[in-house]
Amino acid sequence: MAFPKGFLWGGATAANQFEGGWQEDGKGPSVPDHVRGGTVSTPRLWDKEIDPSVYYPSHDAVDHYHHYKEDIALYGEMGFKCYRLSINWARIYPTGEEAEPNQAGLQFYHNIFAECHKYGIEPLVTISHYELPWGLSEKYNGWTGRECIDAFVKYATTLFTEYKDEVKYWLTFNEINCGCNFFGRVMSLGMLGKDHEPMFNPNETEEERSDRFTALHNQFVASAKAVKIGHEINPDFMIGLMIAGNMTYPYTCNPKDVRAAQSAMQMANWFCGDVQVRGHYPHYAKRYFKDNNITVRTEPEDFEILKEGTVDFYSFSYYMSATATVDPDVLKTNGNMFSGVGNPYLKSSEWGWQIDPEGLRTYLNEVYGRYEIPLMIVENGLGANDVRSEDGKFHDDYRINYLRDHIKAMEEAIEDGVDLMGYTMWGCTDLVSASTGEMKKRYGFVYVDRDNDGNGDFHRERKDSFYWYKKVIETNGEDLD
Ligand code: BGP
Repeated sequence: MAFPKGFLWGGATAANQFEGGWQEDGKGPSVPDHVRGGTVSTPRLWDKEIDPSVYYPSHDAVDHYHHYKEDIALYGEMGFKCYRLSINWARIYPTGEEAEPNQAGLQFYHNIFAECHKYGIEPLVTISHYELPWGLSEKYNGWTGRECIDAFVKYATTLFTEYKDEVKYWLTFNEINCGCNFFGRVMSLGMLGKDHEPMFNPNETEEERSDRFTALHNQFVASAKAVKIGHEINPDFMIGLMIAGNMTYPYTCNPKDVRAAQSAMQMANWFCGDVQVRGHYPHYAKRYFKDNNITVRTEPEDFEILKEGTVDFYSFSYYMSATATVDPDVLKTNGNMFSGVGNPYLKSSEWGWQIDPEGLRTYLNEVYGRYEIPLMIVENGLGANDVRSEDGKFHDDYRINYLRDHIKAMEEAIEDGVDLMGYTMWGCTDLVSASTGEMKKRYGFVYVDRDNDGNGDFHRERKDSFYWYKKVIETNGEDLD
């Protein structure tokens, strides 16, 4: 039996992609509420003023706000041991700076946790999943402002205190390493450029780049402070980091390609983990900052804080891998936020993400060898355009195949000696895509009736993968057929 007893099987969602109810019960607007829908080829734009004639996917999302009982009951039916969700910061502090939290917002998550516990499901909470109250973004240019550190610490302290007997597992920031690249500016760091600009805008000035790394530094400090306070509030808390797992191979065995891959792994993947697990900036960061004219604005006390607030476990998302080369002629491929070079040995999803289960085993071994702390895969899955079959059902065997191959890779890694705590598949109920804003890019075991333009009645249906995953959990990963 590869999977240990108590392995945390489950699924994952994020508030702004799932809940809707964007103005309900005192919630304030957050950054994603200002971002329009897009497609794989049409970038998502953000608007300073919400335009009532425009469709913003987060406003209703898939209406989990009014379907949470039904959704969690379906997770209970599949036998989930764990459900990863994020708390919507602007439900708790509508502008980020109120003196007191919004009671109705706090109550909503009490209700969610009560439903989870009813089915024996352990909640895993992401404190900030691509989400900042709009008020903080506008006032301070997002995380560029150190004010966000205090706002986050206050918010996290409220959650730790309020839910200290309901939640044990926490993550501070989702895919914090997305801040290492321009595409993380709006989404991860809440930094806004010009009105109506694309959310992923590669045209960054040197000054903006320094701001971006300063913003990321502020998140490091905020996370470390929260970890320390969390442990004081409840020493049993397990508080982790969350990285977009970015496996990059050398395109060829040319030593220059090997170095290109190493360098890509360092800044795009390892950097944030090194800071949050080890408590200090890694050696290669200094050279990277120098070569790229980056000045990170810090305070002397920050470095002590980073040392004191290291995380208890390492969690990550894993969807794909990329390669790196110095050959300018080799084409670029689409990536999960991190673009890289195409790998001729791999096939891609409909959205151009290269499918690589073997890479998951490699990545698990690499990370575990580097840090030797427990690991958890908190996102993995296949975004696909599910089409209803003639018999009226969703036969998503392609999704089952994808998940089976990745679970086999996990099994191998556990046999290799990796300490893996759990697996929460991404988007267990269909939800809005983060990168494209589409509904068409579906991940779920559960189908939701909603399309890219906002049509649909939100009813839920079980896909074939629903029954398959139920069996996987029942047999603790033994039966993957
Ligand atoms: C991760 C994000 C999630 C999620 C997932 C799938 O990067 O943490 O929020 O959306 O990727 O990405 P997408 O929705 O763009 O297909």
